Amino acid sequence: MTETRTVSTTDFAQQFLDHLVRDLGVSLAESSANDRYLALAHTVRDHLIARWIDDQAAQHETPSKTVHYLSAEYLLGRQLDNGLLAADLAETASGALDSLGVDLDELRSQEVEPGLGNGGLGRLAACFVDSLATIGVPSIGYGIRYEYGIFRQTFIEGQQVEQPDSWLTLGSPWDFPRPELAQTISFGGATEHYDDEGVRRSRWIPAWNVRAVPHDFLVPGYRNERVNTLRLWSAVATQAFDLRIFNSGDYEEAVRAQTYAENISKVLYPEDSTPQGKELRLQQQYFFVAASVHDVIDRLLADGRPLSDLPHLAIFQLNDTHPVIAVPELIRVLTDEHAMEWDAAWAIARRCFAYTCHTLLPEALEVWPVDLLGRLLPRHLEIIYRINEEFLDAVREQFGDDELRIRNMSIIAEHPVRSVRMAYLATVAGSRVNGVAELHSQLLRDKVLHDFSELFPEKFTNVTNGVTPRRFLRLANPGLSGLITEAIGDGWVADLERLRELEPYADDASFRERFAAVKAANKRTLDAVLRERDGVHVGDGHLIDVMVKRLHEYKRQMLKLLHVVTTYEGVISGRVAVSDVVPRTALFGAKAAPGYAMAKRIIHLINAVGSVVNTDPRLEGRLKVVFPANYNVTLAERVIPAADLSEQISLAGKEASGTGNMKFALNGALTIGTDDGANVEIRELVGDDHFFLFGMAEPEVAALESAGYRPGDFYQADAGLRRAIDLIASGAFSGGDRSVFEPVVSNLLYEDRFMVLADYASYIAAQERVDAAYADQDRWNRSAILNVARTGYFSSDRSIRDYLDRIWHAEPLA
Ligand code: 26V
Repeated sequence: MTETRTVSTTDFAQQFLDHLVRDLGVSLAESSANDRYLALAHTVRDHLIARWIDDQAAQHETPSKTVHYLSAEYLLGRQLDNGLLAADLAETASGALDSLGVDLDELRSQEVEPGLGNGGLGRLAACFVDSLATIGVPSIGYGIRYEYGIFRQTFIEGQQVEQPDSWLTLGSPWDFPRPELAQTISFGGATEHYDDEGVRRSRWIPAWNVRAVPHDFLVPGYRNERVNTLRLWSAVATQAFDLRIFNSGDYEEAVRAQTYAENISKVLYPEDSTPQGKELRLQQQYFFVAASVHDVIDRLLADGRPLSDLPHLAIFQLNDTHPVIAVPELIRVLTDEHAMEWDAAWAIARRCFAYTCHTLLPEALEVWPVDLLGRLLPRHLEIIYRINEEFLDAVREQFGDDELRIRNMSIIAEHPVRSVRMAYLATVAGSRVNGVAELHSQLLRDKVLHDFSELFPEKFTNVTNGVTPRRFLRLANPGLSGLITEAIGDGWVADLERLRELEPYADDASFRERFAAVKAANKRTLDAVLRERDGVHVGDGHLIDVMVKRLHEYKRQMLKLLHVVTTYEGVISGRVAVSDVVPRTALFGAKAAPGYAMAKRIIHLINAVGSVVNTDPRLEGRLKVVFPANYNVTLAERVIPAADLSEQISLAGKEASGTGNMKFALNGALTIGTDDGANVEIRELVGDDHFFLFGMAEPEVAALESAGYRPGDFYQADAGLRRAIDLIASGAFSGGDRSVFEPVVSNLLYEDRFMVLADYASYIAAQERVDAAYADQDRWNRSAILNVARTGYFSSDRSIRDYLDRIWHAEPLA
């Protein structure tokens, strides 16, 4: 590896000025903040490019197994600070800009974060590419360069309104378009079967196509001189397509066709739980995986390697089912385009793919109607049918003619409409199937994919999620990072288990004091950010109680809100003295899928409760609800370091893992949580004394479900719960109008799919334990420090090492 590169402050300042003049065409005096941001980004980028070129050359020289991470989403967050940290340029840049009288913070705030993901799944992909680069694994992340990422959320009268996220309009300094590496991607048409000297072969005669142009984003490893690639594809209309129509004289039709093709990478679908079966979404999926598979095969062939080498040189990790159409695509390329026999092609495919499942909710499992799939990708449908036939033969061989089992396991579902079950296809084709936390993987084996785990027990494994310590501790929490580094050195940034060395400091009173001072400073910073951003503020000296994640009923934001309403009702009814209320700010951040009506009503209700509670003088400012709009990665980086309490309160058995839970623990928040997802592992590591557990465990949930859950019984039995729900129903938060939140109340009383009412009493009791614990600040801080010291396991570096050992069987480049 090349030696570490260095640059002086003066040289850096000069490089910055050069970029300002050459790229933006302005002098420093005349530049806008955005000009200066772009010039700085280009300067930082230059330093990464040299590393990138060396790294690509090294990877080419020593061909080894390369990891291809296929993900429809990457929720990257801002790039500037990450680049500065990785290349160790933060001090140089800040010194250089100081010398020019330029404010670095102002430039930082210019960057519009690339929000090319919905939530946990997309953010995990972003953490994983960071860790792959930091560990030095030869790898490429493949995805889509959406022109519009996740919508910008605003509130109008407390209700969510979505606005387009035009993140590209002020320039995109981090991306390198590579038009020379474009691929042509086809759709529609029909298949033909023909005789090729005695061998029956198939070919696809598509109806239309589109160009996939790659844009490369640099993924710098942390101070290791490595830079990997994130290759995101953008759709561009093909010339041939336009010309044909132009020549026919129909100008308008030609423009329409162009728009149609370019729509493919226009916008990220903002649904993250209920697949809508939209044709454009299938187009997006096929578009990016076909381009990626071709990209890999082109490189292999250009290096003069035979296609049979593929399993030694490439593994494709399927991030949920969104990229699964890559399986029939690879088989199609091998058989139809390279004349490989079916058995050989299938044997290669089976070794090249592995599948990560990220959900347990049956409605989130993707299925594609055969009609639609056959219309868009006729040859792929034939291949899927053949995979299914052979698979069902194997099932019969193992289990006999058990018709029910065969129907249950078929990749093709017959009801309600004939459809392809993408999770089953991924499970049959993948060499490995993993869940994202111990409990989740267990439930996949025992429930969701039970029949498959009986047939292929060796395929099933677990890789517990992780988060990158660079972004979520080192960058987001400079105060705590400094404190940790002072105590144990800075080795923890790339080796997070070393946080264990902090344990003894939990018993050091002066360390606890400094820890408390950092937390207090982080709260002040958050307060300043929220004042400026949203015109709201968190209570002075309050316990900061945070629930930030997508709005979904299974995550149970309603449960948190019922606790707020219970506290409020206690005071206004006179049953609780306001002086007995432990001062708290309940901070929510959540986007609802635009079509998810109940989620939107819950957002409205949170805001409505906030405006009543925050202005009622009887509360004396001891209870606040703060709900900044448009929670995103940038805001997360401010909120998480300031939190005292992390709300991880999903119904047990529903949250696959959670990753926010890990970020909070690492930043010294205590968790109030159910036995769900990775909470289970967090609690095991930090210890019961430093975690507020409540609620039913998964087997109890299952038992209550099969006994017949009746939420009304819980309402009747608990006076506190009754008062809270009655207060909402009375119109107290809707100006006396009972109708506004009636659907929320009805849903809780009559349906309550996620058993909010059943866990209410236990949750309130746990919150009382929180209040009591918080009263002893010294003890609380000790617990918080132990949370930091004991959660180093949740580094995404560890997750990636687990993938390398258990799934990819690949190694870092020396
Ligand atoms: C699902 C779907 C369904 C089809 C429509 C579009 C769409 C888009 C995204 C998704 C993914 C939902 C699954 C998801 O985000 N799972 C989350 O994954 C996190 C990382 O593993 C995990 O921590 C969360 O518990 C899990 O909810």
